[in-house]
Amino acid sequence: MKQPIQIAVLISGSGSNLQAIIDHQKQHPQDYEIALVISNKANAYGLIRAQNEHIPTKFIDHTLFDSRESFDQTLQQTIDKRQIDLIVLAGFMRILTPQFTQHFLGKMINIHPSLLPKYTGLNTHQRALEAGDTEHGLSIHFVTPELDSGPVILQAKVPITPQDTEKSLKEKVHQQEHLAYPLVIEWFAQGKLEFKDHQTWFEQTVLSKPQQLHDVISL
Ligand code: NHR
Ligand code: GAR
Repeated sequence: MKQPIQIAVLISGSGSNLQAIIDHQKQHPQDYEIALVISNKANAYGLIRAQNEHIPTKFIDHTLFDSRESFDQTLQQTIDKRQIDLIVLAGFMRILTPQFTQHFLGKMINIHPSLLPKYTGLNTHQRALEAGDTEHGLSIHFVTPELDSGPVILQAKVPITPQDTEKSLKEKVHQQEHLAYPLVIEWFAQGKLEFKDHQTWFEQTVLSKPQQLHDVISL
């Protein structure tokens, strides 16, 4: 029997994606275990979510470091003390150095609230609305040194209606995120997902385009 993989989840805020990952883990304990939750913000509500589930937490205050490099070194040491198979960025708001991303290349994923390559960076919902887009969504990708530009694994789309506000759009995307992220973690845990030659491989085949959430689950 295969052992569950060990994951570390990095957060900066509310941690609703972390909660979805925790809830899914309880249904699939044979696939993965959440070994550690790290936040760079002391008041991140996700820390409380983790503590409620007796998951070990660490708060690493980035403002106490004099460079991104030294913060990332401490982050790396904290993770390397444990046997971590996958790092999951779930609303983690610090750009990571090339050294850090190289160290965990192929073992770190991020969820980004846009249909990449559209809208890398911040304020994605507002930018999609201002552009008059008719659809928006999320992308889950392997993390590489270049921000929000690693190979995409899965996307989920949501329609934008004329009534949508930044808040309503964000909520729609969140709902899809909570379905999508646990699924991708499960794929990785089951050995279905690999990062090779700067591409995403799914079941031994290069993904020429991202998986679409609605093709892989029936809602
Ligand atoms: N690091 C690398 N190297 N590559 C990626 O793809 C990364 C990454 C770090 C975080 C998440 C990302 C997102 O999904 C992510 C992907 C923070 C910022 C940012 O500008 C941008 C993108 C993402 C996360 N952060 C500011 C900074 O100076 C701080 C902003 C704040 O604290 O509110 O680091 O969008
Ligand atoms: C999520 O919507 C995620 O896509 C986004 O932050 C939110 C975190 O929510 N990520 C980024 O914007 C990364 N720059 P959560 O804390 O409730 O999971």
